[in-house]
Parts: sequence; structure tokens; C-alpha cells
Amino acid sequence: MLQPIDIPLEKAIEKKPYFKYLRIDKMPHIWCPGCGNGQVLKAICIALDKLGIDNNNVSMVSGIGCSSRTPGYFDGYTLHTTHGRALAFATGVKLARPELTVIVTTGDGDCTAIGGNHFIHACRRNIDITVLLFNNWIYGMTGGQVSPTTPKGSYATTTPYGNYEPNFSIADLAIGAGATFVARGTAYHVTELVNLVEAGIKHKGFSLIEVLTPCTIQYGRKNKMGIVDMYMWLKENTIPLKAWEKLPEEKRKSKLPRGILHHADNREEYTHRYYSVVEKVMGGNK
Ligand SMILES: Cc1ncc(C[n+]2csc(CCOP(=O)(O)OP(=O)(O)O)c2C)c(N)n1
Ligand code: SF4
Repeated sequence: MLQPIDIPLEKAIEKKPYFKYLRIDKMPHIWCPGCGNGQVLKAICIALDKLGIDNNNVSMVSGIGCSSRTPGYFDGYTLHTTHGRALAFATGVKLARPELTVIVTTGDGDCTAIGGNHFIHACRRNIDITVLLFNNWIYGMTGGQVSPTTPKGSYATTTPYGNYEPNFSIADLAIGAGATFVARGTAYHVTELVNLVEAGIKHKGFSLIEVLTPCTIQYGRKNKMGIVDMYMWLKENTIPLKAWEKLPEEKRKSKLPRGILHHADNREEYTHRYYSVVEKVMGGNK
């Protein structure tokens, strides 16, 4: 049977410093073989280590879903909340403790279906939270139902004849709703993802990082894609933004750009604005 870890934690951290952000005693994790979720967690931990942010200064918040299990493995202040409500809880955490780095880990169903309303308003407010939105195109945890990002024509348990609804672009939705940092990465391009997480955390406003990550079991099985097929899809169908911009219009449609898609520094952050109002109203006494 797999053991959580068979070398002392200090030794493991010496070899891989990002291990200090992991609850090693909770390993092995529950994710299926080939699932991209672990890669995303790893990218978050490496980015925090590169930024030199201490565990005690991070709060990771999630809703419900396979991707929302991520805080269970993260050694910081963590909240595993109700389905679709991660951003509402995270907003409360950030307002109460603005000095914390608040990270939300959420799924496409959690964030853009049941949690869609919270999502657009968090974008609109420009609150300083970094969202890692694990987009695996399906509801993984509950058996593979269709989600708002399931590609048209793909199979899910609730679309046995192929999805006949158009899916939307999370990045476009976030930009339209007012997010000031919007990026896209994948669980295949982990080094790039680390850079995106770093940039998202550094940005003082609402940061949305959409991460395309394979659900090898629910999506893969229903769409006859094996683990390797799913990672190869990410490799071949996503390209760096600069290369994507050079493509002729008709070719752009079949590829997705990776990188920082939108970055605006011209809007005040929400907690800053909130505390300015409190100070004004209270005459300087919080
Ligand atoms: C109010 C409520 N409705 C429905 C559920 C059941 N439920 C739990 S997770 C989930 C979908 C998760 O999908 P997604 O957010 O895409 O995450 P994934 O598992 O794919 O990472 C649903 C419908 C619930 N827990 N609570
Ligand atoms: S069901 Fe899908 S998303 Fe959930 S752990 Fe398995 S592969 Fe990952």
C-alpha cells in the first residue's frame, strides 16, 4: 500500500522547498491517475515559494468538486466551503484580513455554473483575490455531468447524444465583467503556469487564471480520450498568446491562446476602497 511519505519531512523540504506548502500527512491524494489537479497544486506551491510568501500569510478557499479538494492538501489557512460559494467566503476573508494572500481553487461547474453570479461580481469589484479556475470541461466529482464549458458536441452523462449547447469562454466572461488580470495556462505547461500564478498573486486586484486540466476519468472515458490523448490535446491546441495573435483569423478559432490575456492597472482594489470609506465614516477609528 502507498505510504504518505517515507522520508522525514525536513529532508523532503530540503530537496523540494515547495513541499513546505503541502500537508504531506494527507497524501496520497484522492485524485484519479492522470488527473491534472495535482499539477495545478504544485504550480501554486512553487509560485508561493518563489515569491517567498509564508504559509501563515496564505488563505486557500474552495467550493465543492474534485478541484475544490485542493485546499485539503495545502498547509495554510484553508476553507472548503459550499458548492459555488468559494468567492463569497474568500471575499469575507480578504475583507477581514486584507494582508493575506487569498487564493481560490474552483472548478468550471463550481465557479461558472452554480457560482456564476459570485464570479461576475467578484470580477466587477476588483477584489485582490487570485482564482485558479480548473477548467476540465465537466463536473468531475459528481459523475460527469455537462458544465457551461463542455465543448459543443462533447459527451457527458447528461448529454449522451453530444452537448448541443454552446459553451462560453471563461476568459472573455471575466474580462467583460471587469477582472483586471486574466490569464490562461494548462496542466501540461507547468513552468508557464508557475509564472502565471506568480504574476496573478503580484497583481493587486482580481486575478483569474483559467487552467485547462484533464479530467481523465469522467471526460476522458466519455469522449474516448486516454490520458496521453488529453495531454497531447493541450500541447497541440493551445499556443502562446504572441503566436496566436499572428495567426490568420480563421486559424485562431481552432487554437486557444495561453499566457496573460488581459492586464489593467488602472482600477482601485476593493478592500482598499472599502477601508477608505470606513476611515472616512469613522473619522479615522476603524
Ligand atoms: C448546492 C449543491 N448542489 C450540487 C452539489 C453537487 N455537486 C458537488 S460538486 C459538483 C460539480 C463539480 O464540478 P466542477 O466544479 O466542474 O468540479 P470538478 O469536480 O470537475 O473539479 C456538484 C454538482 C452540491 N454539493 N451542492
Ligand atoms: S473525476 Fe476527473 S477531475 Fe475528478 S479526480 Fe478523477 S480525473 Fe480528476
